[in-house]
Amino acid sequence: MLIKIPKGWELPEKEATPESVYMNRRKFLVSTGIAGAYSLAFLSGCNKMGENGPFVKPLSEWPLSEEEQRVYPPSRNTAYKLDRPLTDEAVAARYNNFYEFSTNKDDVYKKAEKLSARPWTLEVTGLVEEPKTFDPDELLRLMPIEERLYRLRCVEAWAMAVPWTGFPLKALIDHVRPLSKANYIRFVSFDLKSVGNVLMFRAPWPYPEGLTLQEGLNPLTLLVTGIYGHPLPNQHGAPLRLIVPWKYGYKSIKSIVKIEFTQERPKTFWNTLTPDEYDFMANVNPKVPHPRWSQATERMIGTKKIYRTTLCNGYDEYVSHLYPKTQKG
Ligand SMILES: Nc1nc2c(c(=O)[nH]1)N[C@H]1C(S)=C(S)[C@@H](COP(=O)(O)O)O[C@H]1N2
Ligand SMILES: [Mo]
Repeated sequence: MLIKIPKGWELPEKEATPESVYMNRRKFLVSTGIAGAYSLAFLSGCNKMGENGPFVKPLSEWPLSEEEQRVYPPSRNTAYKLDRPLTDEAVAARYNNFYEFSTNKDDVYKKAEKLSARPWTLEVTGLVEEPKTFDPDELLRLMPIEERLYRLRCVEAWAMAVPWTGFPLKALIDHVRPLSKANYIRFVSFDLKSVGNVLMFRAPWPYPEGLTLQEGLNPLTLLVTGIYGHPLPNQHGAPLRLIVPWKYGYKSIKSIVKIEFTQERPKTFWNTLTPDEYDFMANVNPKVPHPRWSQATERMIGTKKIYRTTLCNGYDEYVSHLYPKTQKG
């Protein structure tokens, strides 16, 4: 059974990270011995690459495939507006949740260098008429790629505002044509063993997430291939991740290898570990506090500016029809 965090236990400081504190308490993740030597080598290389380091490369420094050359820089769909400044790229690139690599947000960008995002295959399977396996370039060729500015709200009460490049998941759903029995979509990340990380705890690895089919068909739901006008760096979930901007960040699963259409609601990572703290639905809601902290406000990473959190992260008008009973009033 999972050990419960004692009642009344509080975060030592505002920057503390509930998900990772939880993970550390359980002594969850161990990397191989190679990792330490690797990061030292990385750090010395870092100095030579300028103050931003290799984690913030402009488009001109990316080795682009032919399809990527066609797509980037992406054209922006201006229908999606922000109510606040964009988060600084270097800040977003060094503050990441990616538990396959680290429980510390500030070293994910280094540890995720181990992931090799190309070649990559995405299997789309389950209750569909045309199951199919794609490589990232095929998706860039077949899908309507655009850039959108979205807010992202983590359940830990930090937030960011970034330009994503990608396409509506609906375009892929239409391509494979779900059967009428399909009610849910299950997403799965890569296998940890493939990057040499070892697990010593029970968790539903590889990281799974899920949406209802209707949520997946919503025009806001994006499959993302890039950020800040270039392909995704590993720490943001290369080569392909989900972004569901009206839900807490843990739904926005990174580095997806499989998308499966199912009849039953799939098991998901955080909901399986701690169901009373992280629900399957995970719609952003300032009025429903997390058992250990308020969700009324959010802190922008970088500027530390505090904003009031809004229902469905400000995307209520696009999605409220999906939740007629729970979200009204
Ligand atoms: N595979 C995988 N996807 C994941 C996570 C993870 O640990 N593993 N963390 C989630 C959480 S909690 C958040 S807030 C976002 C963070 O995305 P970012 O690091 O690109 O900002 O990724 C989500 N996707
Ligand atoms: Mo998160």
